[in-house]
Amino acid sequence: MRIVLFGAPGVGKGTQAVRLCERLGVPHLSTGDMLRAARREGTPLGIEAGIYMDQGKLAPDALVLQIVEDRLEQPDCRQGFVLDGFPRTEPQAVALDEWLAEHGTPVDRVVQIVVAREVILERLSKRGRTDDDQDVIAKRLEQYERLTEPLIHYYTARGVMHAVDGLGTPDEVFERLVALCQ
Ligand code: B4P
Repeated sequence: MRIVLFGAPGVGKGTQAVRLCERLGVPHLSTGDMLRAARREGTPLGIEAGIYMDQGKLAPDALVLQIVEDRLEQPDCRQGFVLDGFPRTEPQAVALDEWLAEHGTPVDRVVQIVVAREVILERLSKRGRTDDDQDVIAKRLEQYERLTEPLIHYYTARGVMHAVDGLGTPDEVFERLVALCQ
């Protein structure tokens, strides 16, 4: 099963992706985690991405595509995966489709986790990551609405778009998600 988890910053994508991967026995591909790991390792790619992340901006498409395609090539992705936080722009979605079409493995489901803006702000203010500062959160939400949300139309047109309510306990949200990803 090849699943894309989609949604605004702080809706619970990372939280749910970990659980879904355990349930389905597939790897968790979080571009946020990959970029933070590259940054900790001090690679040129990680250092460049960090400049954008600290400002609440999306990292450049070419940079993100490079790490995602390297990861998708790994043998553990052959039986499926959960993509968390990718794609976030139309060029990323198009590149993903092209890569998957070449390998004969299209996306099975794109699931948007939906949570009201006030709840997102409350969750992120509690988390305390370096990019969870109020001004940076506002920028991340602006980037999501402008660059990422239009992908709902892209995936709806391909017949793979679904949505779940992200309000409730992580267990409740997980049950809704699993019902869509059998
Ligand atoms: P991400 O790491 O993807 O960060 P995020 O959008 O905030 O989502 P995350 O998964 O961490 O949060 P979650 O909702 O699980 O991206 C960080 C940055 O990396 C981006 O801003 C960008 O700069 C860069 N980046 C990443 N991918 C990119 C791409 N493809 N292209 C370009 N740039 C890219 O959780 C939030 C909080 O809510 C947590 O504290 C959690 O405990 C809590 N929570 C979760 N579920 C809950 C529930 N049901 N109830 C209460 N709290 C809950």
